[in-house]
Amino acid sequence: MSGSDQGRVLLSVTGFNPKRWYELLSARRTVVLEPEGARDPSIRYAVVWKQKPNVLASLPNLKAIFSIGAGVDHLFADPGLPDVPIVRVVAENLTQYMTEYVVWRVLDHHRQGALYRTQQVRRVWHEPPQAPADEVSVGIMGLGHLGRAAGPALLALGYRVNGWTRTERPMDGVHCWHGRDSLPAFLAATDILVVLLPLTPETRGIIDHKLLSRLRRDNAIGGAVLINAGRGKLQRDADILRALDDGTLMEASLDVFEEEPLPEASPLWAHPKLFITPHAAATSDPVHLVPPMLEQMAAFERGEPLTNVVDRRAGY
Ligand code: NDP
Ligand code: OXD
Repeated sequence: MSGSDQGRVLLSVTGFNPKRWYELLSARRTVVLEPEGARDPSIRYAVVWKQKPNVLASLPNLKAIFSIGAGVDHLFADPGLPDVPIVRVVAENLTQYMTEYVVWRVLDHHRQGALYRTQQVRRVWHEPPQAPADEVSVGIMGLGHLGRAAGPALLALGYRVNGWTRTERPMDGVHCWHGRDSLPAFLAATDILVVLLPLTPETRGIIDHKLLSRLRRDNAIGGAVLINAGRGKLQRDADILRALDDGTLMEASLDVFEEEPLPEASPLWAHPKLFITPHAAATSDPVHLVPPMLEQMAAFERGEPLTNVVDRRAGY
C-alpha cells in the first residue's frame, strides 16, 4: 500500500455535522464516511464521536481509534468495541476552554451573579455582603488534565482548592484526597463542588442527594454549590432538583445532563437556582484537534507509540 490509501480513516459521528472534521482530515488521509466505510479492509484508523454500535467491529484491519472528545464513555457504550488502542483528546485548546468555564462558573456563584441579574430585572440598587475568595473552598472531583489546569487558575484568584482523585495525586497548593473512603472528608471541606470526572462504572450516578448533603453549607457564601462539566450520567438530575428545592444546594451550574439534549419538558430548564449550558464547557475544535491526530497516525506508522491512550481497565 502507498500514498493516501495507506491508513485510510473512517469518520463516524452522530449528533453533529462532521464536515469540518472531514475536510481537515482529508488534507492528509483518505477519509471514508459511513455507511461506505463498513468492512473496508483499507481502513486503519477510526475518528469517532458516539459512533453507531458495531460499526467499528466490522473493520478487519483497524489499528487505532481516536475519540473526538476527552471523554471516552461514548466508545465504551458500543458492545462491538474492538480491542485496539483508544486515543483520547488531550489538548491545550480544550483544556483552556474548560479552565475558562470553571473559573467563570465559580466566580459567578461566588460573586452572586444570579442575585444581581434578578436585582437588575427589578431595578433594585442593593449591595449584599460579599465573601472574599480566600474564605471559599472549591473542591474539584477529578484532578486529571482538566482538573489540574483549573486548580491553579482558582488558586491564582485566591480560592482554597481541594481535590479528589482515584489514585494518590499530590498537587502544589491543593488539599488532596483520594479513594472512596476519603470522599466524606473532601466534601465536608468543600463549599463549591466542581465535577470533572470521567463516566465509568465506578463514577456513574455518584452525584446524588446523599453526596450533595455532605457538602459544607454553613460557609462564607451561604450555602453549597454544584458545578458539573464532567458527564451527565455522573449525576441524578432528580436528586439535584430535590437538593436545590430543599436547600441542600444553594445554586448549581450544569453543562451536562442524564439525557442530552436536555428534553424541552425537563423541569431543570426553569429552575431559578440553576444555570444551564448545552454541553458547551469545552468544545472539541477540529482546527486544533485534527493536526495532532494526523501526526499521531504518521508517528504510529513510523513505529512510534501512540500517546494519550485510554486505560481500558480504569475506563478513562
Ligand atoms: P483525565 O482522565 O485526565 O482525569 C480524570 C480524573 O478523574 C483523574 O484525576 C482520575 O483520578 C479521576 N477519577 C477517575 N475515576 C475516579 C474515581 N472512581 N474516583 C475518583 N477519581 C476518579 O480526564 P480529563 O481531565 O481530561 O477529563 C475529565 C472528563 O471531563 C472527561 O472524561 C469528560 O467526561 C469530561 N469533559 C467534558 C467536557 C465538556 O464540554 N463538558 C469537555 C471535555 C471533557 P486519577 O488521577 O487517580 O487517575
Ligand atoms: C469531551 C466532551 O469529552 O466534549 O471532550 O464532552
